Amino acid sequence: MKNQLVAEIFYQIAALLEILGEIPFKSRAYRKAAQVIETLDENIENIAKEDKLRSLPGVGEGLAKKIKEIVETGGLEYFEKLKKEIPGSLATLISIPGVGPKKASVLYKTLGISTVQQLKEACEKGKLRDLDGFGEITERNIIRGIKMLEKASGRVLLSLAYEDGNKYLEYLRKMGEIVDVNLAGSLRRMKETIGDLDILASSNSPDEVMDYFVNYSDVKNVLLKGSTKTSVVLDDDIQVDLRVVKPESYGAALQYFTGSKEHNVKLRGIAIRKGLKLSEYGVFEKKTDKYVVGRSEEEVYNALDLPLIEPELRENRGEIEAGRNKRLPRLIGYDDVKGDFHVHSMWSDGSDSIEDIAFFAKKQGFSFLGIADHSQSLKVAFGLSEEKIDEKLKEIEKINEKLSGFRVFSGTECDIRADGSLDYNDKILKQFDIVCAAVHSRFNMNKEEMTKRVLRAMENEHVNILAHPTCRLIGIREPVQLDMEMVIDASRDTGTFLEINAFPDRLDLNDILLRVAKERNANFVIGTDAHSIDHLRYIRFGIATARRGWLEKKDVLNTYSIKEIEKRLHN
Ligand code: DGT
Ligand code: CA
Ligand code: CA
Repeated sequence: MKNQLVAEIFYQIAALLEILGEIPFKSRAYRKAAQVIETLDENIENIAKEDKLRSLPGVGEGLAKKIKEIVETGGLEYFEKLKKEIPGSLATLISIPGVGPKKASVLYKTLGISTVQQLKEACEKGKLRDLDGFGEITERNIIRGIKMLEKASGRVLLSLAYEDGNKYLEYLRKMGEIVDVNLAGSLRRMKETIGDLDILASSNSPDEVMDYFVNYSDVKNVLLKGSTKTSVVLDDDIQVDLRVVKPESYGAALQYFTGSKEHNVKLRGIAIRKGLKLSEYGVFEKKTDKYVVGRSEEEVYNALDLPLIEPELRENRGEIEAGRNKRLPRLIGYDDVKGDFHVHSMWSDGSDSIEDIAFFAKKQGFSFLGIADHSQSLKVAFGLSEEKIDEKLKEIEKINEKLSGFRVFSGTECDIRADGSLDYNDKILKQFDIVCAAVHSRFNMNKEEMTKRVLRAMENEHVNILAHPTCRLIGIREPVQLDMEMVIDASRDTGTFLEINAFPDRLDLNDILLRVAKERNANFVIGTDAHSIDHLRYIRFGIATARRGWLEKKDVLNTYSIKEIEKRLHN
């Protein structure tokens, strides 16, 4: 049967036509015909022989002739001609995650890009973000797509693993034979990137659980299947390991497979010194091998004279000693945050109106929102010109009148110029409730210059927040050269809040810097950097990062009441 061949050629023609920018209905016609032929039960050769091709939906005279040619010769001259019009490498561009035919076409026509290497260079120079239908986020996604293609075994961002993991959990929770199930590994610790996904379940019928596990709809292939461990790969190429243990070992196994390895090694040492043995099956007496505990994690920690240590802290960075001395922080909770300080609206490069965002935020239980659109000189992000600010402020005022028990703070994400001055003058800055300042250009300045630049901005009395302080993009851009100790001390001394930017590829400040900053009494806020309503959910990754940085509720401005926030902003 040549049905698949015909469909394949038609699909490719559709993609090529799109790249060439042909009138859209033309490529659509090919794609539609391809779909019809692909799902046909009948042999296309027979239909051609009986001269009945035109009875197929979407097949007119032109397409019928082409189908006939493919059926008879195995190829199509028109297809060969099209391919010659387009550089062959352009077809590989389409295989990069984040680049479809439409984007490939724009890239080819406007920047002359036809190879992956050219695309990479253009991304690095920031040339894509100004193109129609592109933007900084698209650019980042494309860079990541290229990197994924380059080394297929990379780590993925926490947000992606988190979504996959929770969807999988939901599926597993429906299974009757599973007693308990939870995420484990680096995902449970909410690390910024994840190697593979670990899930732990307890059951007395492990084989049935494994059958159910591999039957999940997003499983692409099964790497290994046993009755204690099974590994699969999902459609998006993320690996998932499931371990199944008996209920009496569930706590010990959850502890073991949550890690980190370094944390576990230290715990095992403690167990040995107490004449105990710690494994994924439980805590045992060393001499007699007698089972002591293992049903819950708390029991396991308690058996080692420790309180339960939160997963986000388990990195062997002093948490075990702190636990022993009863000095563990009471971490900020995922429900403690009452709002978001860094949201973009349609006034700059966001895709939703302030009103829509505010209503949504209120509905999800927030009590405030800081709208921080880009400032004027950031043209790529449609920065807001001075003349339009009044209009925006009035709009916010109206929304605040409409929404009771909710506050929209007017704000800006004001660009810090190379010399440390700000993109709006003081008179304008004064009009906003909140000013975030941020570096968006000249990332390669030396440490001395960059530190001077950032400190000058922090010293401006109108600046409340330093947004994404290090400007790193995970897997894409290294942090800028910045004397972080000086920045942290400036936060303490000027009252400028350091942002924990929750956008999944930023997480900036990161856990390690947060820990240092907390010890030096800096001030913190969480902002999602949302560019759409959908991004508001990223707040969770900001909270997770705060928790990994040992921050408590009282350390983070987002946990306070509106009144208290106003007071602290103007202190
Ligand atoms: P990843 O996947 O690279 O993001 O990091 P993890 O922490 O999820 O590491 P993974 O998937 O290799 O193993 C999951 C957990 O299993 C790990 O956090 C701790 C535990 N584990 C794995 N190998 C060992 C080991 O050799 N010794 C100990 N004590 N624990 C281990
Ligand atoms: Ca893992
Ligand atoms: Ca694993």
